[in-house]
Parts: sequence; C-alpha cells; structure tokens
Amino acid sequence: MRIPCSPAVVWNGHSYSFEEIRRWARAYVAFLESAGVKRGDRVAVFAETRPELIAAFAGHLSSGVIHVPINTRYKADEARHILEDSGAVAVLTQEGEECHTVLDEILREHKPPHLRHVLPMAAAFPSSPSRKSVSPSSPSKKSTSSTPSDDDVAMLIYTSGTTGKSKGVALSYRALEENTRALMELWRFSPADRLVLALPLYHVHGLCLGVAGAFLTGFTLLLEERFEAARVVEAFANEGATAFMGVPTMYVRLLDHLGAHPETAEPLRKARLFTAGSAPLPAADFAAFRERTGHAILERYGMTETLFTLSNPYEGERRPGTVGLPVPGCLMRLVDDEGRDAREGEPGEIHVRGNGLMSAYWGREADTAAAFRDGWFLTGDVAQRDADGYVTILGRKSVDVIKSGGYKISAREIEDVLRRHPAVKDAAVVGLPDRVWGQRIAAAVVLVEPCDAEAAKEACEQIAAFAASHLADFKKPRDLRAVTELPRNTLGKVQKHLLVKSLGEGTA
Ligand code: MCA
Ligand code: AMP
Repeated sequence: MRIPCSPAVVWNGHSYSFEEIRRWARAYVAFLESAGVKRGDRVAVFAETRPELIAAFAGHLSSGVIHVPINTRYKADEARHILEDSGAVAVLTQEGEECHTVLDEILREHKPPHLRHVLPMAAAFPSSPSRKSVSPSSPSKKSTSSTPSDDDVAMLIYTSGTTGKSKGVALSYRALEENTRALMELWRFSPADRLVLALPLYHVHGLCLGVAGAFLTGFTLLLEERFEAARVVEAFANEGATAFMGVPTMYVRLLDHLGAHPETAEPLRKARLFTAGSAPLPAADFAAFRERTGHAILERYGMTETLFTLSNPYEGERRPGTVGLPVPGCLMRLVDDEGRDAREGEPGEIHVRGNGLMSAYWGREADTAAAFRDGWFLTGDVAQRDADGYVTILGRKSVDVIKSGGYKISAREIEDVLRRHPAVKDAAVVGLPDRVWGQRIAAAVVLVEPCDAEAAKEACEQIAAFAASHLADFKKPRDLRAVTELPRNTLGKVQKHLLVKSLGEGTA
C-alpha cells in the first residue's frame, strides 16, 4: 500500500506528516529485522492508541509482517489465546499501561510457545518520529523482505462467533485495499478531510476505514486515545474536523452531550460526513442527530470476515433503520431457510461475496469451509430487502452472538468462564436490549448447592467478581442471577428467548 505525503496524524496538538510516519515505520521495520522478524511472521500489538501504532501498522504493511492487534481491554486468558493462536513471534507493548501488566502476567504464568520478543514502544520507536533510527540496522537500508503480494495476509483480526474462543480472521492486502478504497470513493473521502478517529485500532472499523483509509486517500487522522463526546465536538469546533465514524453507542453519548450542551451542536453542522456501523443505529437516534446537527448519519454494515459490504448512499436517500445497498465490488443474497433467495420484504440470511472477503480463519480449515457455501460467505445476519434494494437488518440467526457497544461477544465464551466457578453448576448468557449499548450482557446461573435468597445473592456477587477477573469489562455480565433451573426444550437446549424475557423483566 502506498503511503501519501500529506499531513497524517494529529495527536495531542502535535501534527505528524505521512513522511514522518513513513520514516518512523521504516525505522521500526529495521528494528524488527534486527530482531529476526521476517515477512509472514505475526507481530501482535497490545497497546493503547497512539501515533506509534499507526506507524507500526504502516511498517507491518510495508514489510509483509502480519499485523495482529489485541483488544486492550483483554485480560490475560483472552490475550494469551490470541498470542498462542496466531503464533505471534513478537508483541509490541507500552510500559506502564494495563496491557503491559496483563502481558507480564501471561509471561509469568506460561510464555506462549512462539513468542520470542516483547517489544517495548520506547525501544521500537525513536522518541521523536523525525529522528532517523533506533535500531542497529540502517533505516534507509532497503528491507530484506520482498514486497508483499496482494494475496498475502496483511492482518489477523480476532473476532468472536458462536463458539467459545475467538477466531483469527486473515485479511489479505487485496481485501484491505480494494474494500477500503471502495468505501473511501463511495463516501468521497479526499486529502482535504480530517477524520476524528476515536474507534479502537484493534478492529476493522477503526483500522480499515480509519487508518487504511487515510493511507489510501491521504486524509488526516485526528487521533483520540479513546472516545469522549466532548473531545469529538471540540475537534469540529477548533481542529477543522470534517468527518466522524462511530458505533451507535458513541452517537448515543454524543446525543447526550449535545442535549446537555446544546450550543456545542453548531460546529457539527459544518461537518461533511458522519457514518455509523458495527451495530444497528436506532432510527430515533438517527432522527435526533439530524434534528440537532442537520446531518443524516450514513449507516453501513460490515463484518470482520467480509469487511464492509452494504452502505447507504453518499448522495441520495440515507434511510434510517437500513444499511443501504451493496458497496461497489460486493454482492449480497438474502437466503431463506429453504436455501432459496428470499422474496422482497421477506427475511433471509445475508450471504456475501466481494472485494473484502477474508482469506480464511487462521489455522482453522474446517471452520473456514463451514463459513462459505459456493463462494458465498454466510454472515449469520438476517435481513430483508425493500423494493428499491435498501436492506434492513432484522437480527442474527444465533442468539449466542451478542453486540454490545459495537463489540461482538460470544455468549458461549462467557458461559464457559462462569461454569469454571466452583459454585456454578450451569450457566446461560444472553444479550438484553439496551438503549446505550445496543445489548447488555445478562447471565442466569444454577448453583451447585441450592440455598436461600441471601446466600444466593452472595454467591452471585462472588461469581460476578470471578467473571470480571477473567473477562474484558465489556463482556462482563451486567446482571447475574441465580435460578433453580434453566429453561430447556425437550432436546435439552436452553431456550434463550425465554431467558431474554425473564431476565429482561426481572422475573428469572
Ligand atoms: C463499558 N461499560 C459497559 C460496556 N462497556 N456497560 C455495559 N455494556 C458494555 N458493553 C461501562 C463500563 O463498565 C464503565 O462503567 C463505563 O461503561 C465506561 O466504560 P469504558 O470502558 O470507559 O467505556 P468506553 O471506553 O467509553 O467505551 C465505550 C465505547 C467502546 C467507546 C463505545 O465500547 C468502543 O470503543 N466500542 C467500539 C468497538 C468497535 O470498534 N467495534 C467495531 C468492531 P463504570 O463507569 O460504572 O465503571 S468491527 C465491526 O463491528 C464490523 C466490521 C463493522 O461493521 O464495523
Ligand atoms: P464483527 O464481528 O465485530 O465484525 O461484527 C460484525 C457484526 O456486526 C455483523 O455480523 C452484524 O451482526 C453487526 N453489524 C455491523 N454493522 C451493522 C449495522 N449497521 N446494523 C446492524 N448490525 C451490524
């Protein structure tokens, strides 16, 4: 991927040009080479957002090292799984951060077998991006690795599914470049744009549409370590921001902020574009945002395995509650339970072909084969199509896949953790509807020893604390209750829709 020569990143008031990022990336690649890291090796990044992460991604892309970002909220078990499963030979980390402490814990307990290097940020990058080199190798020396080819794996992004452990989605250079370019063109991004990027850099939403988008288009990233509504507004008021991409939870928070400080809506009116994705944007929030800012949020749909496949138009109607039409280079079918194309207005599973399809689930041939039928990727999402082609997402085939705050969460993974607690005989996890988070995690547990209400409450507190110590905060059950038994059908399968009802009504 060619990296342009214009302003690249603004961070804490400092501006870094693409040339500076490129130089930084070259020095970093030389540093990796001096550590024996080769093309095709996996290098994990387990550190909070900062400009070095942009340079690390650029360095990995330019040298054929496979980029493996790890969610910075992860606890030791979760991060260890990614390090082991990806076979990462090195991990980039920032001393003093929580991720570094988690990494220490992982290394203390049992070092992932392939992991040879822990790369502290300070050693991997010079203190100033304009400094020439920090490595024994010359930064100007041409990389010993040959240029990666389009079909090489550019990155492994871990995502949850219906099974317990997350899977590494292998995305090629071609998928990354072609799909991102299609979206950038569709949404008219240009070097004149300044995108407020407060999305995490370990998922494709922020990494592809944000960072790779900037690499391909040459726009400027107004980079934020984390999302804060006030900072987003500030970027539009004082830093020339033109665009923002967010998950629906961020828009809920922005709306709350605009409600509390109505005067801050004015600078947002000047913006060029607001996009939303990763979870359904409620039509009411679309309407409220339009009323406050004059902007119709452009909602689109995607998935780590397929990248971004459906989008409302840039020009033309952005229809609330829908995810629009296929992105150029993508095809979509809606397939009913009988395997036939669903009729207009009828529900069907979204099957996708297109420029952003993953190469494979890393090291999982059977899972990869099961995810495709005749070259179509089966998303598990259910939708319907209007007469004029607009697609409305209706839900998911599996209740075991939960989206909370834009994060995909496996109910099974949480259940597996709950069942490891000695007081738990059985457990079931569901997502309950939630205005802010989209879905909120709730759990019902059957205790090993039946007990009175007071003792059950105490046991639940202990189980919740146990879950919280093993799971990232966003996976932690927000509501955990003891029940005498789980509702099961005659085949023994937990009837989760009944649990959604009883936990939602507080009757479980
Ligand atoms: C945090 N809290 C929650 C949750 N997460 N409560 C309920 N449910 C949750 N899921 C609570 C915390 O416990 C804390 O509570 C308070 O909220 C603030 O937590 P914090 O972690 O600081 O929240 P945050 O950092 O502000 O995070 C909210 C967020 C974040 C910014 C919306 O969730 C986020 O960045 N989401 C984006 C994920 C993403 O990029 N997804 C894209 C995947 P207390 O204050 O009581 O301690 S890619 C994808 O989906 C496809 C391809 C696509 O189409 O894009
Ligand atoms: P992830 O695995 O994190 O990439 O999440 C992908 C999933 O997010 C999709 O399969 C959908 O269930 C959901 N998703 C993404 N965008 C939207 C959207 N605009 N509306 C509804 N669901 C969405």
